[in-house]
Amino acid sequence: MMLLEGKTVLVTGASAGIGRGAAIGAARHGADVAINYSRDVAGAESAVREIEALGRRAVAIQGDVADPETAKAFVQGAVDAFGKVDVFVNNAGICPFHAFLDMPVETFERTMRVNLHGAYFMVQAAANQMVKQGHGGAIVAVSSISALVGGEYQTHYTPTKAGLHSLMQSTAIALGKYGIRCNSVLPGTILTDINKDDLADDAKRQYMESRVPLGRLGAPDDLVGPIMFLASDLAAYVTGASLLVDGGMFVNLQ
Ligand code: NAD
Ligand code: RM4
Repeated sequence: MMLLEGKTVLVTGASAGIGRGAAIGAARHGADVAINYSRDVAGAESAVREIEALGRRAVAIQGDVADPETAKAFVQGAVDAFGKVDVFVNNAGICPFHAFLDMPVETFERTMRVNLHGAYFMVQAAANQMVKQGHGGAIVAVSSISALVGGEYQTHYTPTKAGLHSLMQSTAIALGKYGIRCNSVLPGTILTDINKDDLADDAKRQYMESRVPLGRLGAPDDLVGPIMFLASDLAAYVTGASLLVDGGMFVNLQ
């Protein structure tokens, strides 16, 4: 079943990991896809080729999401290529694991700017385009289980993910009158580049695995179905909601 036939889908940070999975998943569901990437030219180009091999159109637009101008350029580039924006997936993010007491100011500020400020301006630019088009749309933010729980080495990161979750709740209200739905997915621990070093520690990795009732850490493809669902008309009456995609990790306290 094709969930996004004829739609234009935009995904930030889509050269690798969860974003890449979402971009290719959207193409499998019949969408043309615009991807934002920051530095990984080879990853972005190969994502474009994979989408084109599925018979869909793709464009890759470079830009650092921390810069508010990137948001306008990304949305405009997608409109130039495909004429419209139907779905916007805010995915780009960083998590440079670091202790709290000596957190460098630059690490804190960069994490805020990429994960939260970047999301704010991207969502705003996508929403303005959807309002201009006049036929609604769907916005999906890749927040995190970290919106709900803390992390010793993530004191700069978890507030950005809680912020993103909150942003979807507020924009759901602000944009409901335009038929634009805003939701978030809250992934648990998904094996990607963002946590490769952190999970290279066998003890930590085994501990994280042991917290998951389904018995394994996640893969980027585990997010595809939940993101497609929230982006599609199957979720026509779902807005301001969040969907944990964590193999049950969050509820596994005792
Ligand atoms: P990843 O490192 O593979 O992907 C992150 C993507 O964001 C990369 O493509 C990267 O190039 C891009 N990016 C980083 N900074 C950028 C910038 N300034 N401008 C544009 N793009 C930028 O890791 P991932 O796990 O796929 O992360 C994707 C999202 O999922 C992040 O927002 C992350 O917080 C979230 N998330 C990940 C996990 C997990 O366990 N992997 C869990 C919960 C949430
Ligand atoms: C997630 C969650 C994961 C961690 C990534 C980096 O939000 O906390 O466990 O590996 O971030």
